[in-house]
Amino acid sequence: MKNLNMINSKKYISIKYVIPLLLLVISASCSDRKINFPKTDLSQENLIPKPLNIVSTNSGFALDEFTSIQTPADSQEFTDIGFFLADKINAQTNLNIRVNEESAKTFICIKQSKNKELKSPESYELKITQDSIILNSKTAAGAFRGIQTIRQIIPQISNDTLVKNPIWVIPTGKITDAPQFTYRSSMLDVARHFFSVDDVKKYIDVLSYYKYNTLHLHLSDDQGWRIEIKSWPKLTKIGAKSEVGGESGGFYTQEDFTEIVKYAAARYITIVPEIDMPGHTNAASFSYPFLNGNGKNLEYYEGIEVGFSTFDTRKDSVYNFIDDVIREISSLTPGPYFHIGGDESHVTKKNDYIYFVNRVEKIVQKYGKQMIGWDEVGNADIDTTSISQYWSRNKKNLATAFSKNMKVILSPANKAYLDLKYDTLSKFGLTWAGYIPVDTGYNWSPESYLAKENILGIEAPLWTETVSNIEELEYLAFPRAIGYSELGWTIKENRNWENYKVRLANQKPYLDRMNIKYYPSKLIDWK
Ligand code: TNX
Repeated sequence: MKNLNMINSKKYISIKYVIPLLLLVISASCSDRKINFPKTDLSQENLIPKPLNIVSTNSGFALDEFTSIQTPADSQEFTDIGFFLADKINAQTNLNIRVNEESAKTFICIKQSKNKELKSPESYELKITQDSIILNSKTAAGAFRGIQTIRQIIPQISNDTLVKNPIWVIPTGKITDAPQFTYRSSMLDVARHFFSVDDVKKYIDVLSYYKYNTLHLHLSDDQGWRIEIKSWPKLTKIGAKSEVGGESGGFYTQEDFTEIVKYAAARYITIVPEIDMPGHTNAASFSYPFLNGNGKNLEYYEGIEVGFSTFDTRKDSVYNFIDDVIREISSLTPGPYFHIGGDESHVTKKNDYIYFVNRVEKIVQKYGKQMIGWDEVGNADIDTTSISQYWSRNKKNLATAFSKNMKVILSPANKAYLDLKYDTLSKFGLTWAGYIPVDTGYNWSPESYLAKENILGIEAPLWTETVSNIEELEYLAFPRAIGYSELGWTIKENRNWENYKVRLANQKPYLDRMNIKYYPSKLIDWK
């Protein structure tokens, strides 16, 4: 890495920075043209999620055509992150920032640091002076979170009106940051309605900008089976052909799924696959009728009722099938988790349900994964390494998970469900657990449900009974998913609705640039 002290960039910056400012001030007095004065208070930036600690030094770093990104020569991962940042900056600013360009005059340095203060794997520190931006992190994941902060503090427009070489002034200071929870997730239900690989990638792009680290894919339900299983081809030949409302369905080939996993991994997002069972299994049983345990004849299901299907939990052949499914999906998924669903098995007898979850948990472990299940799974004789996802608002299930020393992912339906309507005017969404306006979605504390050490994190699920294309999906997800990023990352003391809603209003340029069809809630004074 180039020694920054060798470069006399301070002198260079001060001239380059002061001259255009002076010119702007002069021209401001001569005309009523709107002048874009640089903001120099780092603590007033519209960062979401809000960082742990920000100290402003009230000056400016000039990002311009003479800036380069430097990365450690010995790390491909850090270097890839440098290129990722360069691409994003160039797309926004039209600059041609390069990586590891020795002849540049100012630098954004991404460094791997052994600093003990960087405690958690995703923590990072950002030091911005007039001469340089230095991003320190222990891991590549931390560096990736840190570059999202850099992206968010680049102003929308440059201070350039009168000079040839535009500059984007970034406020100076220091940010020290770390997430409060290790699991910060959203879920997409691609079973009720299918969403393409490109739709999923677009969703991942936005999640990663707000420092999410997990995307849970609900890959099977009564209405459809969405992932190719080579040893059981009828799952997709038959089970993938339906969806809610009788539309065409669809599925991911194993290559498609691998493409999603890789795309997410490049953004330090883990994919959690879910095969929901023993209930929510009509599509699987319709494909292979020996799986069926509800004693009824099967057909495609395109409605939105729940709780009528079940696997036959007492047949060994059912577990051979499940073994193949978990083996194939686990081999495509590098992440540590496999989600077995386990919710709303209303027609499975209690003993059968417990027997089923006990047996499937062992299969998940055999393939080296940690099991996650919706909160009902806590009623089985579950291992403390398995994880309960709290959704049902049945506090007994939360207490059971706690008594079994399981870690919990919080998704309380009346607070964190992205598929519930915002209000009575909402075009899409359900209402079974009430409405979730943007402020209700933000104004709750995961920490009030359980002791912090028992919480793995939070997840905002997006069930898709009422939405069938990406625009409709975005209407439900945004802006609420942005608020959940802050609940997962930012400590309680740093969260505040009045302050958040201003920062959220300022996300409009980013959302517009990404062509996100968000719900323009009246609670927010969109900028
Ligand atoms: C409950 S949440 C379900 C889903 C529905 C959702 C609709 C959960 C584990 N099960 O099957 O899609 O409500 O909001």
